[in-house]
Amino acid sequence: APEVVTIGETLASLRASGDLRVATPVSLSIAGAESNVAIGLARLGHAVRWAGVVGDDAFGRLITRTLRGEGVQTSSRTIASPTGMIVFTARPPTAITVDYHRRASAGSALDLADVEAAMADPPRILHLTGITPALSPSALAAVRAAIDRASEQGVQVCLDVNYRSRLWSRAEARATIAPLAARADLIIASDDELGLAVDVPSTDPRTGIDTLLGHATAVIVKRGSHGAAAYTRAGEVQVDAVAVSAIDPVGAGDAFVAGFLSGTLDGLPLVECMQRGALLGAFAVASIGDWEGLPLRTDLGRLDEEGVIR
Ligand code: ADP
Ligand code: KDG
Repeated sequence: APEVVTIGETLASLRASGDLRVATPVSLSIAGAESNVAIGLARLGHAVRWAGVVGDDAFGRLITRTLRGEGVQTSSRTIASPTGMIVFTARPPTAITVDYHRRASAGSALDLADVEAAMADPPRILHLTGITPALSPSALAAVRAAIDRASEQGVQVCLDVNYRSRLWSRAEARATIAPLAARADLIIASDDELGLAVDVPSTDPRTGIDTLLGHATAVIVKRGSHGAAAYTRAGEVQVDAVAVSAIDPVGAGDAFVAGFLSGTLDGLPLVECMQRGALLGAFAVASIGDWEGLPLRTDLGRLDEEGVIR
């Protein structure tokens, strides 16, 4: 059985080096918060399964082949709808704009049957994000069913809020995500997403954290180059970011989650889970692409300040 199962939409990603309106070199890869986490875990040697739906097209095959090539077990269904796309356009030095082409995509057809297949062998951890429930009514139902299944099976649920303003408003996101977060064991958010994980947002972030700790074992707040903090009933653990020259911020949060979950699976103390999360975040920002620069286990101690693996 896999140690971690994650369910979501993986997209073909196009990274433009300049202005697309006048044509510019573009590089093709795959992206998706859940599959980024899966690749990060697989590179560290963990058994991980990604479940999702892909189109019967070249991009769908690229997704399946890439994930399998990275050692991720796939439980993918192929349908006639097109595989969705995400387009990243660089706005130097590090600002990046994102466009989606994912309405009615194959990935958004995720449904209950995909969850049953994904959870057939119960993992230790189920990882979900607040992106999937925004994709379609059936994808939302799938996320809810996955949490139901996990609680029947005694599987820990990790939820990364991952608010995407291109998909829905903050009010819509809160109405859907807060009830999901209320059933998660581990909640991960950036500073500005914490208010989406609780029904009644408060100006004091501590109130939201305390509410979540009523049921969750930990709440993790990611703070970009300021590092991250973990809150538990026993107290708080802060870690600094790992100093590195950052060239592409996309994927840092997913890398952090992969590192954190890897530490958890290895039975490390909380502070070391956080340090592994921060280290993977540094690998992610030091390289172009969502997941391409993520380390193998033997690379973990080898990142220098220029972002090179020595
Ligand atoms: P997200 O991508 O979800 O917005 P963050 O930007 O907070 O997430 O990044 C997640 C983690 O990655 C941070 O907590 C930090 O440890 C690491 N990280 C992010 N940006 C940098 C950076 N510029 N330098 C080093 N580490 C970084
Ligand atoms: O977390 C990085 C993601 O933004 C990217 O991989 C695409 O999952 C994605 C999304 O829906 O934004």
